[in-house]
Amino acid sequence: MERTLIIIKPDAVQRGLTGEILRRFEARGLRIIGMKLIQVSRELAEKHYDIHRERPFFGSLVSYITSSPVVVIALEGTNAIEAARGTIGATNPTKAAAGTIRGDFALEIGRNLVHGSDSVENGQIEVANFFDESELVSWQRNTDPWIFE
Ligand code: IDP
Ligand code: MG
Repeated sequence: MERTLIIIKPDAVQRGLTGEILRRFEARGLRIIGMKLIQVSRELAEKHYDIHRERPFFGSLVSYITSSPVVVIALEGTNAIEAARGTIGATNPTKAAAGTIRGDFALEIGRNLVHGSDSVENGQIEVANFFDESELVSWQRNTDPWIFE
């Protein structure tokens, strides 16, 4: 089963959109296997966004993600990576389709509310960066057979 790391970013938590965003992933059928409210350290932020280290926006990106608490969620499901990114919408909210989280609730790329892993490999790595194995729950929902064929 694929795993993806979702981060409900500081702007979304501050704006009271945590429940609305979580609701959309739950409604999609993805299974929550870990969830917590944390203050991201500078060290963890730089590790998480290491691929963007040379980009001009790296400094502001690290400031943004460490500026206020975030909710991190580990999700599991069939095609979890692609499904979650579809629910999130394009990186630039102005270009994100209506009906996506970013398309419905955001306007600017530096305030785009939510992170989702971009590959199967990164999903595994990012979940492990944010959660100890002991914080993840392996479980079955009674609805799983109605969602996973
Ligand atoms: P993603 O979050 O849709 O996967 P990435 O390209 O991985 O997008 O970029 C990571 C994050 O960096 C974005 O979600 C956004 O917050 C920020 N970001 C990306 N490109 C820009 C930019 O051109 N200016 C400012 N921030 C950016
Ligand atoms: Mg990305």
